[in-house]
Amino acid sequence: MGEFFKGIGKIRYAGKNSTDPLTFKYYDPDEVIGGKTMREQLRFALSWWHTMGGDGTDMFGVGTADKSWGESDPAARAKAKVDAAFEIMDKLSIEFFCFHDRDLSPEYGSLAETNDRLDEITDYIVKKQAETGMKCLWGTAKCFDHPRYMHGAGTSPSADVFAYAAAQIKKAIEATVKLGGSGYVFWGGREGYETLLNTNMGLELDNMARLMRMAVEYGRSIGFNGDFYIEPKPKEPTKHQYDFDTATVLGFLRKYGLDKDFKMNIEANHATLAQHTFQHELRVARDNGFFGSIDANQGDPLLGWDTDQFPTNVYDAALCMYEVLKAGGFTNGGLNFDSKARRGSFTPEDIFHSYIAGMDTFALGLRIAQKMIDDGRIDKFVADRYASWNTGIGKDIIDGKVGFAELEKYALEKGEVTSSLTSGRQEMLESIMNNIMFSL
Ligand code: XLS
Ligand code: NI
Ligand code: NI
Repeated sequence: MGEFFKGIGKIRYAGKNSTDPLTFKYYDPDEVIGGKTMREQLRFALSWWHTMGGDGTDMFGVGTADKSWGESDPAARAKAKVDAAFEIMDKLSIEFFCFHDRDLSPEYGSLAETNDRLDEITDYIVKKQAETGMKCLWGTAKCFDHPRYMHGAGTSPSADVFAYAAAQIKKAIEATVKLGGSGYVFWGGREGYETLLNTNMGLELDNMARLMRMAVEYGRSIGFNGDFYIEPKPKEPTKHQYDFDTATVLGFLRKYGLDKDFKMNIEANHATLAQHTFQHELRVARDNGFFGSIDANQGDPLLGWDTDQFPTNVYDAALCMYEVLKAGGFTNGGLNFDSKARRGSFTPEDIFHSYIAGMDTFALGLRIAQKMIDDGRIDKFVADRYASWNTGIGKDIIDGKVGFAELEKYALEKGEVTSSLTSGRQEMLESIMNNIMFSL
């Protein structure tokens, strides 16, 4: 096994004054922030699909980056991908990876052969994991690219397709358990619809829940004790995806009694497609006890699709890490770079520049988020703004001591209440945020 990235050594932390592009300026893996090392707080993961397989192909042109890893035979390439992935992770100090079954090993003639070949690759990964200590953050099944899934997998009108998807997911969960993964993701690739004229939405959602229930039962039966995640996305590839956003998914999980086993995998670009901020999605998950993992990337405000860019927006990363810290940090989850270099960034070094950009952005985000908490001005402002709920009538409402009759009496006695309001001070808070960010 040769070296794929000759001339690129281990990327080291060189501090913010370094001008060497192949160094970390802000990510210092062993530095302690908020009681844990940055490595433990951030739990970075490589995405097997974008990094090892994505060659820049788009609907207007073929790939620009060579991701053949020197092999034309699919089985040899799958193995070479493992070597290259472990080299990238080692050189970037990334401890985790995430995969779809078909990113690791492609489909062959039959499901049985496909499964056998996947076993060979996962055997090889297990060996490499034992040598290096690299871990699997989560696995998933690619139940959206093959033509059989044109109308969905769990939500297909065909019961045969549902059965095929179940078989594929069973195997993907087994692979995840074998690789020691602490999560299993459902991203509803084609679980949605194009037109209600041909769709039985009620049955499709019931079936999706049936598939997830079976996944949980099977996963638990073979010793998977990590988290199942749903990754919300409002559209693309289907016009309307069922897992629209976190709030929609919460309603689904609760309706079908799946809320004990599932958490959210929040992707930044999916949040913006749903016309939410990244922080909004994280806050909804956190407030409901469903915060799990993150697909770190960013969209382009001028484009309306999932561009999956490497995240470089420090402001968003800071507000994200603020939510993560407030949620108590990651447990089974982490920051998976569901991100790809732009089509024009086609050289092998661009993989390293991209990850360094993303990792440094989240390292800055973590540093700023911890400063926001230590500084305390923003948290104090919010606490003070809601102080009327700590005593008097506010506390009585929360304690369930009063109802409409008592509140009417209170309001009649009190008279006009406009004077109880104070300014929201949005601009002052935004200015405080800038002050915290730029006084690092
Ligand atoms: C696509 C999704 C996908 C999931 C894994 O938009 O982000 O990459 O993360 O299936
Ligand atoms: Ni994703
Ligand atoms: Ni996505």
